[in-house]
Amino acid sequence: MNKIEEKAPLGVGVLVGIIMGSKSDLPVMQDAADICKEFGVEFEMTVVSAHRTPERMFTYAKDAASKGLKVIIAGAGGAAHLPGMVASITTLPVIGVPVKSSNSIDGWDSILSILQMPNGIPVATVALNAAKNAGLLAVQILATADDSLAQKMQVYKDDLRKKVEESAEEMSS
Ligand code: RP5
Repeated sequence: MNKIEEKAPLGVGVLVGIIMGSKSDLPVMQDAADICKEFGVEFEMTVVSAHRTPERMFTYAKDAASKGLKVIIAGAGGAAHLPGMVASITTLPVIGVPVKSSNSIDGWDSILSILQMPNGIPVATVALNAAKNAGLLAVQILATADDSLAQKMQVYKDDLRKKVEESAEEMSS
């Protein structure tokens, strides 16, 4: 396996903001942070609740672009309004992670709260608990303006392809 250890030569500080509605979302959202680490992308991670700390949410979203963030990954469960509300305030792309919280309706509450945005305010919604894919999507967005990061993403995808090919060979032998 090709381990991606080099730091991306972006050198301009924190580019990805990872936020979540509650500390209880951290076990899921940690996967997004791990992908950022793997690709050498600087990130910050904190709790911002749309319902319990609305002013904090507003300030975070309002200041995100001016402090240098390029992408926001927002995870929440239940009545998961955080990604959509943040998207309504900032011009940055927002990737939403529906988190299956303990009292959820099989996660559908989180999924639909994040997915069903009105025209004009998109949230790039990944699958339930799929913070890893949110991290990868954030890296891909950044890679459109960074050749070195794009090369690392190619290595990552080549590695996925090789694993499938190896599985296919094992099965046929
Ligand atoms: C949402 O409610 C959070 O994003 C979390 O997924 C869910 C439960 O939060 P806690 O009651 O565990 O703080 O706002």
